[in-house]
Amino acid sequence: MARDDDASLPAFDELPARPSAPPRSAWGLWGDDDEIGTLNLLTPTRVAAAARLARAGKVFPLNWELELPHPPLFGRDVLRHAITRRGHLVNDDVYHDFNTQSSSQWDGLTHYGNRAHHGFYNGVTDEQITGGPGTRNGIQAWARRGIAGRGVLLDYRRWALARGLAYSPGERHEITVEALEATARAQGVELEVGDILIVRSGWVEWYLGLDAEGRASAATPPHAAAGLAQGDGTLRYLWDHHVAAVAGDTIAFEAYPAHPERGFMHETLLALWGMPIGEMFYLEALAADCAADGVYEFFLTSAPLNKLGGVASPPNALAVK
Ligand code: UVW
Repeated sequence: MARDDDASLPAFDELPARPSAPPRSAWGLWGDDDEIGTLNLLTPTRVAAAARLARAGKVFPLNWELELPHPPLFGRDVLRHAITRRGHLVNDDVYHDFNTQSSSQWDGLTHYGNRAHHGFYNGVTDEQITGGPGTRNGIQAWARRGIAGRGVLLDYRRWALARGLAYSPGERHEITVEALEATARAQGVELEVGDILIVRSGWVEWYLGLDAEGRASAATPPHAAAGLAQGDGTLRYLWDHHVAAVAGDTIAFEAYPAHPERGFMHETLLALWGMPIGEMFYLEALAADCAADGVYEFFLTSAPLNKLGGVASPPNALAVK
């Protein structure tokens, strides 16, 4: 169900959308069987308006190399690629051990459930995630719809460095709502309903500066990285702006590890709201261009893998200015 009717969207403090649903959840807002969550905000009107942001014909692919980071974090598989010689001047190729979250990724709606409320988005249970026919909340639901809308980059890293705020993106560092708002003001951009919010923390740039030993160390637990501060302030900011999806260049979008008392926001964004979380997006070329021309909004498209029951996917995202 696509609605262009912003007035009907509950505010954060009015959640849950359905009285019998878990607190703060949007379960039922777009129908009890909905599997695309906040992507419902990408209405035809918004997509058409976003497409008009492609003015200069500049295209920025946001997938990082599939081989990076190497080694992958969180013990994920190293992709092995084999070219199969099928005959004279004819090849196929096969990807082995392809963990969709080893490199740039959308976290799909079966990646994290909400452990306090015992469910995935819209109350889907572990048992309903079969990966076969009838499987619920798989990445195919996003793939068959497609993701397109207005992307907005908040280049927190540039904003912070310009103000002498030194931090290592490879250590836990909280990006606060106040800092996001100040970054947006400094960039002269405002969030609109249905935006795809992209935050640059500097993690990919930091990672690319590491030698092999540093990369091995980054992949060795305990992991740590910059990201959005956990807590009600951030949740309210994201929900009340009614963003359709969030993404960034860091390993978990939110600061990692999660704050011990304020919890892990994946369990709210994915499981209670159905909001895609993008991680390890390659933002360097886009960010440099935005800094050069002062334009931080663009048309963003993404075509996740059309895999029945898939948990996650490379974003296959393009930002077009
Ligand atoms: C974490 O859960 C920390 O990250 P990801 O979303 O990649 O699994």
